[in-house]
Amino acid sequence: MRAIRFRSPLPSFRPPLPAFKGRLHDARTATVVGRVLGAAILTCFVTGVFSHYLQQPPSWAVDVLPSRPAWGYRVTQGLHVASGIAAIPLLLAKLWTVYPRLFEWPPVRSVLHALERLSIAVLVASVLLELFTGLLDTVQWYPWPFPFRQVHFALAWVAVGSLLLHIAVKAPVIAESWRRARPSSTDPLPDPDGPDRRSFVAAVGAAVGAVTLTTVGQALGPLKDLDLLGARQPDHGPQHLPVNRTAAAAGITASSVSGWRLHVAGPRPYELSLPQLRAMAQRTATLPIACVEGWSRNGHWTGVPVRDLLDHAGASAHARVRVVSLERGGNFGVSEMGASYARDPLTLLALSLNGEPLSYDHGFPARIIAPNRPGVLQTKWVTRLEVL
Ligand SMILES: Nc1nc2c(c(=O)[nH]1)N[C@H]1C(S)=C(S)[C@@H](COP(=O)(O)O)O[C@H]1N2
Ligand SMILES: [Mo]
Repeated sequence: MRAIRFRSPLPSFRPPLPAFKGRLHDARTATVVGRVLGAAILTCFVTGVFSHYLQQPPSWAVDVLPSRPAWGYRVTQGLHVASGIAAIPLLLAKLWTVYPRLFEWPPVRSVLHALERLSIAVLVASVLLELFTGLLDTVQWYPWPFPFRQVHFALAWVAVGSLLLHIAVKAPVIAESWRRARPSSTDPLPDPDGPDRRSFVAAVGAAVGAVTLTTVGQALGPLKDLDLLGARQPDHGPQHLPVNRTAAAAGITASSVSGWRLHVAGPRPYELSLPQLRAMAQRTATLPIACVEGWSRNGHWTGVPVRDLLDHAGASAHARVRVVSLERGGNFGVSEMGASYARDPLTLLALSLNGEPLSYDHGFPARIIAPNRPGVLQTKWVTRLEVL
């Protein structure tokens, strides 16, 4: 196909645009940074899609979502937030490397070139918006009129689609900059990475290291003392566990739980008081709360396996369950779980945490804790289980 060329009416005219020389703005620097940025974005994308489907599975998948490994969501969501944070300095470095392209003259050389520039505009805008909304979500700040999760999810496909297109379009340039970069013994080219490029790459690496080390401790226990910039300190909170929504914020008070009973609706419905629940066979499990916002922390939970409560109500082995909280009005007052979670022996209606009865903030009198489950579905202040 012959490209259609635009011809400037003034062929010799070039406005006084800045000119850029030097290899920090060349294709190889763009490729060096782009490779790591691409890996961060793809990691963020895959873990994010996983998180989305664990929270909102298509109906055919509800009963086959894996409830193991118990730490699975903790790892994937920790990676999601860590790779997203690392992508921020990488993206800034990449944009700085390529911004001279904004002053290209003529701005558009052909239809194909126009389309390519348009796709890059979409790529830059969607990745910027994606990282911005994600970062603000980690601090629970939503200064926009749209629902965060749906928009963040939809935009992720736009970002990754335009990234793959960008890589495909640039494949020859990428390959070329690596071919020239690898001097062979028979072809002793000068070292393409002078001290300028090496310092630049080292500085970007240091920035990525700094933002990662000061935030990853929110999910990675051994680094928790370095967690200076993370939204949560994993050992701050009642019973050595952070609280995402306090009882006060959820409108739960001592009077709303007085006379509390657990209602189990099913083929053989029944009710239990707290002492009756405590008298049932208890199980202790070490499971993390892994918040979608990136922090996570293990707790030792004790309570009654949900499957025992369901069996008692005459539920079938394939039954799904709806969990209803005393909390009214919030987004997290109701959750559902498929059979794989409901039958997992580690899925508990927990009554205590780290050896003490649950505090109000952690969901007193009873909450759900299940393995490999996003924190938002670990419903607190449970009052009702409905066999579906
Ligand atoms: N009823 C109810 N349950 C809830 C929430 C809520 O707002 N309301 N927040 C959820 C979220 S987002 C998380 S991360 C976990 C946090 O549990 P924790 O506060 O005990 O650490 O509880 C979940 N359970
Ligand atoms: Mo959460």
